Amino acid sequence: MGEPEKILESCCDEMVADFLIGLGRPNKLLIVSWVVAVGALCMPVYGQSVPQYIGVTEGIVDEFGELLKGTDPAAYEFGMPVTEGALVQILKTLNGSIDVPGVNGLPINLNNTVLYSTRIGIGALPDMSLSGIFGAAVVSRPPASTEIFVRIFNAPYLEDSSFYGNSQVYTVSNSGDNAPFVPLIEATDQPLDVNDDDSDGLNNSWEKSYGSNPLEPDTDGDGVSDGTEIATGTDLLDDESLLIVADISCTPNQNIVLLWLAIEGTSYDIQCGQPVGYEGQVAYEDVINAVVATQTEMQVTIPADVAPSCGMFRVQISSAE
Ligand SMILES: [Ca+2]
Ligand SMILES: [Ca+2]
Ligand SMILES: [Ca+2]
Ligand SMILES: [Ca+2]
Repeated sequence: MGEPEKILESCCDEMVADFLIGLGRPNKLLIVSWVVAVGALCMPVYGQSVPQYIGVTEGIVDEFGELLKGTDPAAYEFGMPVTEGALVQILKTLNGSIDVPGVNGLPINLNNTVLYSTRIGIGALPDMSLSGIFGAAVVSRPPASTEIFVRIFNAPYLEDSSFYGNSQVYTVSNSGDNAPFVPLIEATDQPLDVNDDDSDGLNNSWEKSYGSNPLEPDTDGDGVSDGTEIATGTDLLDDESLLIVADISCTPNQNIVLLWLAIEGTSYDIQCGQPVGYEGQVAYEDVINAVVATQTEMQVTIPADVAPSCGMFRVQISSAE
């Protein structure tokens, strides 16, 4: 468990990656001519077909838009502590289709099987290990016509992963062809677990990514649900971070004026609260619905006849339809 199969032990790996990285954009003619040269160097060792070269040239980002972390190849070379990069799988598909993996990240049927695993950063230059790329030379080349694709996760191990991304399907050509497979994956933005077990508006994958409790709607107990905190841009793990009314005042004719910091385009409900029970609980009900913010500082006036005796007000994001 955990440790992926190591497949990148040959001399070719780094050379392939160096080349792909240096290229910036794939240039098929250049790649082919270069791979022919490297293939010739490596072929005699195994006495079989040339490896299948696989490498991305553009950095892949995670669900937050941050470049995936990579294993630094220099750490292996110099005996330094190795921080593993995000998991990369090379899978075979029997019928050309890419199926959604299970919640645990494993393929759920025999249509897709994992052939090899590696990590972001491996096959990259040491100083590019954090650039969200990888390069691989699969020495045990799959037979011609095998259809393969690449799946990348947002963490080094399946049990820590919450999001993944798939490449396009690539058909392995005959063994004399050195064409590389350049997977196209912009981001690991597909959730592994789309269920929202606590119905707080955040699916279980996002809860894992944010470190919140998937079975507790309000992880930090500040009275605002995890989903609402994300929608309002507050910290769902900090009970002192929540959307609050920034200012409240009364006009001479007893109207109430509320001012709050808003996100433009977001819809807010204004609520009035009355104490209930014995533990400081407050029951809120809407007094004005669906105020769409047109600027970052919003203000509404609540007429005196709408909330004549309320002492508590709050503003919250309108619930989804
Ligand atoms: Ca949830
Ligand atoms: Ca939750
Ligand atoms: Ca909360
Ligand atoms: Ca909070």
